Amino acid sequence: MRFTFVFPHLWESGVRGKYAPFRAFGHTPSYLSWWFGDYFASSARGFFRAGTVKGTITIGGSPASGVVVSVEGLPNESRKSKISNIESERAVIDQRDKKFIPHVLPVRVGTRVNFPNIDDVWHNVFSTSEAKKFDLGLYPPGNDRNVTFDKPGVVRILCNVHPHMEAYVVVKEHPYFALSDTRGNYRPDEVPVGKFRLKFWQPELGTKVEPFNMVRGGEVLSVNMNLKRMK
Ligand SMILES: [Cu+2]
Repeated sequence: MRFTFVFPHLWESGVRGKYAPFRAFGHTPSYLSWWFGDYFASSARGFFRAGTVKGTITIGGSPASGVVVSVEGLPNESRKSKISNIESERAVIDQRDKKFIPHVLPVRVGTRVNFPNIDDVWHNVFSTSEAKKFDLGLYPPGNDRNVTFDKPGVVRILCNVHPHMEAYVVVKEHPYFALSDTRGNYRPDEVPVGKFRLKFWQPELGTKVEPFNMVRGGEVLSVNMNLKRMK
């Protein structure tokens, strides 16, 4: 999955309202995110030699969606070498049917996450996690509030009205991460050449780490992963 970008000016002018039909599917139009994703990937290509890591994640043979896959062990310079041209990255977690959707959201440090209440009941959003402690208070249907995630780490999001509501914002210092889709497929943006680790994380499945070696630029590595449920 590509990170979802929205033009700030469109956002301010109410892109969420205007494009409500798209949002019924839970995402900004996918052609937009593909377009921008590829645009930034190609503009970054000149700065370092990079390849692709992709694969499929399963649990006991079934596709595992919502798994965060990130590249760990990157040197500082390659983290900095790819800086998005966009001023701020934005992402959304909906409150819908008394759930936070998506359940797991990976973002880069500095991302502002919007929490729209599109239910017909009031909700609250708070976290006591070390990487971001906050409480947005109670707010009614049709309203939304934001949080900017400024430190790396896993932030568990809860609602004090509905104890079963739970989401995880996974904040990364670099852009080399992806979320597996409904078919269990993942594909982060281009990965620098070198020996690094792929980290697979999901709240109910825990963490699994797999080393990989990107030998040359343009290489495509396939890393499939079968995860086991934690008891
Ligand atoms: Cu709630």
